This record gives sequence, C-alpha cells and structure tokens, in this order.
Amino acid sequence: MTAVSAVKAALRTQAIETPSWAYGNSGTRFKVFAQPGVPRTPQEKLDDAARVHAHTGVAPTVALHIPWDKVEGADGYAELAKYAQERGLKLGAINSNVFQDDDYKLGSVTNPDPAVRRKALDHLLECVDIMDATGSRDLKLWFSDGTNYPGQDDIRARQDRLAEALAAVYERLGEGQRMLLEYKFFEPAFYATDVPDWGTAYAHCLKLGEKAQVVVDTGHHAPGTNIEFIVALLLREGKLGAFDFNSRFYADDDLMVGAADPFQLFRIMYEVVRGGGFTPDVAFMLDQCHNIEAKIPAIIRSVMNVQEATAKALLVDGEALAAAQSSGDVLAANAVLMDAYNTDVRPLLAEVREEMGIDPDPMAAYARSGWAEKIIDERVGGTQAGWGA
Ligand code: PSV
Ligand code: MN
Ligand code: MN
Repeated sequence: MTAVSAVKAALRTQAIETPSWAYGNSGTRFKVFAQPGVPRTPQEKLDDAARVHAHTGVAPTVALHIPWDKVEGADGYAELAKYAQERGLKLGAINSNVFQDDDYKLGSVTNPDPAVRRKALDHLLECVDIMDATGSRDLKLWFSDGTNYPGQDDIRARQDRLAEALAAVYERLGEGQRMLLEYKFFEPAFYATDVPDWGTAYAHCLKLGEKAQVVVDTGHHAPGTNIEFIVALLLREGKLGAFDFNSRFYADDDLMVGAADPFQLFRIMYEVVRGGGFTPDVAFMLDQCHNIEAKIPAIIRSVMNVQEATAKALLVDGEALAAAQSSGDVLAANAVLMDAYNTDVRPLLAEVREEMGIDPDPMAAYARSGWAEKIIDERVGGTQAGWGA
C-alpha cells in the first residue's frame, strides 16, 4: 500500500503552468464572447495568475505567447519577469506564433518561399531572446503548417524545410534551455499537416538532440487515440518534455482538463507516475480557453482536476498491481487500478492544502476573495487572447 504521507509529499511538489491566453477573452471562429474584468495587459494576466496560485498553491508559473504578450522596451521582458516574481510567480514557456500572418498562408517554416521561411525563423529566434530575458526554460513550437490539397506542395521538401528551421533554433538554444515540439493531427490544414503526430515530432526531436522534446497536447488526437500509450512510450525514450492539458469532445475543443474524460486524465497521470515523469523535467501546462465560463475559477477548477487525477495515480498500489499482472490475474490487476481511480481524493487534497497553509476549498476561497468584483470595477476594455481575432 502506498504510504499516504508520501502521496501528500509528492502532491505538495506539484507544479502546473497556466497559460496567459486563458485569462483573456477568447472564442471560436464564430464568436468571441467578451467578459467583464478580463486583463488588458500581460501584467494584469499575471495578477490573475497570482490569484490562481494563491488559492491552489501549485500554479507557480505562467506561459507567455508572443506576440499576444508582447511588451515594449529593451528591458520589457526582464521587467515582466520581475513583475511576476513580485507576485510569487515565474514566467514559464514562451509560445511562438507563426500562424496569424498573411505571409503564412502556405506555411511558416515549411513555406515554399525562402523569404517567408526566414521571417518565421527570425520570430522563433526572437522568442529565444525573450527566454534569455525572462529566464524561461522552454520554447514551445506549434506550427499550423500543412497543405489542403494533394499535390499542393511536396510533403518531403516540407519536412526538409522544417528540419532546417528546427536545427537553426536548436543551435541558438542556451545552457538549460529546451525546445518543445507540439503535434496536432489536423487543422488548420486539412489534407496534410507537417507535424501531425507524436512520431513526426519524435523523429525530429531525436535527430536534434536532448534539448528537443515532444509536447503532448491532450486535445490534438483523433477520437479514441490511446494517449497514455504515447505518454508511456515517450517517457520510456526520454522524449516527453511537456503536456498541454485540456479536454475535448470532438476536436481541439480546449475545454477544462478532466472535464470531458476524467478517467483518461487519470490513465495519463498513472503512466506519468509509472514512467518516472512526475518531475520538473516534464512541464505540466494547461492550454485552454474559457469562452463561456468565468476564466479564473475555470482555471482553478482545471488545476484541481489535474491534482485529483495525480492523487489517484499516486495512490495506485504498485506492488499489488505488479503481483496481479505477473500472475496473469486480469481482473485483479484492473481492480487495483480502478480502486485508486474510484477513491475520493478530495479530503486528502483538502488536508494537503491545509498543510500548505491555504484554504482547503480553492473555489470557495476565490469566490469569497472579492477579486472577481474588483477586476470588473477596475478593468474596462479587456483584451482578446488572440484566438478568433
Ligand atoms: C492550436 O491548436 C493551439 O491550441 C496549440 O495547441 C498551441 O499550443 C496553442 O494553440 C497556442 O499557440
Ligand atoms: Mn497546445
Ligand atoms: Mn490546440
């Protein structure tokens, strides 16, 4: 039986990164629903993120998205990092953006035009400059590149162009910096996406070296994909760099992680724990948009959902499971896993929070804090995350 004290100690070390864009207005390509009180600046996004960390105790870093979080001035990013630090936060992954410019209609780093490729590469290199200023470890790369029609461009040549750009970025990485390559099986390209799956991302990262790691965005798979298998495999190969957590019913829905399928999240976290991935070497990030629900409480709820899945994964009785597996007792093995999944871990997490000196009920504590009312009063004309613009 796993010692509860060890489970609690592990939960206290958990770190979940929240995305700056989740605090801003967002929507679908049909409509952005503006909410009162949303942040108008990167600094205000950090103010909100500080509330999430204050109430959960496990959300100490915030991912930035460039240019959505662009700040001016030679020392702008260093000052933003200081602003974060003064609020008990650190800046996390820098997300690049080579998908919202007319020039990228036929692709960014895989575009047939060398001038467009150069422009995209310059942006990625600028993101590494920003990492130097913010002290961020990770550069996250998601490419919308791909083609809509068979024959539109040469699939192999596009892979060569991608490899060339990735190699140039890799060369530029400093000590302690990494690049995280994210895959997505479709959208916005519909015929062939240039980084559609973990295998493509893995092949590029393997060639580049150990500073290149794969990101698993839980929303970026075809329905029915066994994501925990991918997690187990990447961890086994030392190539799992990070998660982008969210939930999906149909496609890239970006709903609250653990909302659509908490059992899947548990299975993923079990493979993380089993594979030794519950360490700072794997970044646990949210990549979500809150279009119709209030943003800060939705992010708090998401963090709690990841915590609950983690607690259940840590509670799996490894010895009993191994014994059942080696004796071929299928039902007993499955029961060990399900016992952990069916445990109500909310009282355990409430105790963990009390031991950390925070309120055992983060949702209620936030509701009582008055922050939601304060930002509605003080902030007028909040910004859009960047989606649906
Ligand atoms: C687009 O699918 C996406 O959601 C990717 O998951 C990126 O991580 C994110 O946008 C931010 O660029
Ligand atoms: Mn993502
Ligand atoms: Mn996505």
